[in-house]
Amino acid sequence: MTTAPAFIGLGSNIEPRQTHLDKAREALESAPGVEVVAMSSIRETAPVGPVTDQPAFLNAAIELRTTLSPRVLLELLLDIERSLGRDRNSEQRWGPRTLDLDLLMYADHFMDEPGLIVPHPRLIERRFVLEPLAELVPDRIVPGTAATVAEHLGKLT
Ligand code: PH2
Ligand code: MG
Ligand code: MG
Repeated sequence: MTTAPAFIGLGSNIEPRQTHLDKAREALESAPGVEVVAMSSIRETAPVGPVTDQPAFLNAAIELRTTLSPRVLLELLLDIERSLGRDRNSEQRWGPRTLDLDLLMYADHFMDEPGLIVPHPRLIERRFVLEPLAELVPDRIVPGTAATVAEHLGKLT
């Protein structure tokens, strides 16, 4: 079975934030077809985006190897979010969440399908994503761009 490298962004800004990240990691470790290779450090970050009046986030990134397709991996991430209490039907867009798991990159894939854009469309704009990712794979080219993770991070002001 061939495995693909995949990179997941983790975020939480509803307590217990650390527990939400720990449980997300455990859920990925126990999922069939998924091997957790490494996790970045966890950092506290100020909210970015249209809703700034919300609690600070804990953010991190995880490197996987997986036999799951991008679509099936995405479904797994959504399942884990739900299992940790996230209800996308009742939450505010960009607002507080118990757990956000974003598929940041999947091998060298560059794809845009309903509900599944890879790499993540805001990956290269966000320090809270690029910094933990740069701990794991600074020299990896971001698919669809001509620059590495570390180079994109260096371009942010
Ligand atoms: N996630 C958002 C919106 N804003 N800000 C930070 N610092 N970290 C996040 O994970 C984050 C955010 C929506 O997914
Ligand atoms: Mg997100
Ligand atoms: Mg998300």
